[in-house]
Amino acid sequence: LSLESDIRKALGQAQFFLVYQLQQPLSGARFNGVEALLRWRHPVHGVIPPARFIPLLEENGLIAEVGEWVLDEACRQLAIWHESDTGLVMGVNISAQQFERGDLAERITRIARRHHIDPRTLELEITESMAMQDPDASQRTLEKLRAAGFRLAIDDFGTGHSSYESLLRFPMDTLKIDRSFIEAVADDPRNRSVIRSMTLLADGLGLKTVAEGVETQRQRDYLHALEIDAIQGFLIHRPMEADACAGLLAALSEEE
Ligand code: G
Ligand code: G
Ligand code: MN
Ligand code: NA
Repeated sequence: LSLESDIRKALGQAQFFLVYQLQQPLSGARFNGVEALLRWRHPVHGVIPPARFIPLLEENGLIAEVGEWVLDEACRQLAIWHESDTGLVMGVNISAQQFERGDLAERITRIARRHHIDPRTLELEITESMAMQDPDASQRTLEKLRAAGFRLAIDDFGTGHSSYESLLRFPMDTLKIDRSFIEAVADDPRNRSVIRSMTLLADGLGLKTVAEGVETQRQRDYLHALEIDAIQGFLIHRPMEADACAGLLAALSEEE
C-alpha cells in the first residue's frame, strides 16, 4: 500500500483519533485548557505517533486534509465538553502547510460555526519557525485569525531563532515554553534564569505562559516559583482519549 492510499483509508475508516492533555493552572484557578493531539491507529502497524507520520503527510501534501479532520473532530468534542464546562479552551496544533494557505481563518471559522463553537475557546498552536518562514504573510494570517476571535499560541517557544521579533510582530495570547527548557529546570539555575526571563517578557506583553512536558513534582515547584501560569505534562497525566479525559477533568475540578 502506498502512503497516500493508506491515508485515504485512514480518513474513510476512522483510523485517526485525537487524544487530549489537560493544562493545570498553577495559580489555583480551575482547569480550563486542554490540547488535542493526533494519533493514527494503523491496521498493521498499530498506533503511530504524529512525529512519525506528520512529516510524511507534509511531503505528500496530505496534511491539509488531515488537518481539517483534526479541527473538525476537536470542535466536535469541544462542543460536547462545553455542555458541562463552557469555559474550556481547546488547543489545536496547526501544521506548516495548513498555516501557509491564505484561507486558514475562513476555514477554521467555518468549522467552528458548524459546531457552534465560540472562537474564543479555540487556541491555535503555531510554532515560531512556521511563523518566521514568511513573516509578512504570517502576520496577515494571524491578524485575520485574531480578528475572527480565535486565541493564538506560540508552540515550542524558545527553540526558534527570532523570539523577540515574533513576539512583537504576531498577535499572540499564549507562550508554550518548549519541553527542552523544562527538562533541566530543577537542576540548572541557568535554565531557570532563561525561563524567568520568558515569564517576565510574557507578563509585560500580556501573554499567558504554559510549560510543556512537566514530568516531576520538583519541576512543578520550580515552575510555580518562576510564576508560570499553567503546566502540561505526564506529571498531570499522559494524553488520553476523550472519555478518560472528561472523567479526569471532572475529578480534578472537584478536588479544587
Ligand atoms: O503527541 P506527540 O507529543 O507525540 O506529538 C508530537 C508532535 O506532533 C508535536 O510536535 C505535536 O505538536 C505534533 N502534533 C500532534 N498532533 C498534531 C496535529 O493534530 N496536527 C499537527 N500539525 N501536529 C500535531
Ligand atoms: O509540540 P507539541 O507541544 O504540540 O507536542 C506535544 C507532545 O509532547 C505530544 O506528543 C505529547 O504526547 C508530548 N508530551 C506531553 N507531555 C509530555 C511529558 O511530560 N513528557 C514528554 N516527554 N512528552 C510529553
Ligand atoms: Mn502543541
Ligand atoms: Na511543543
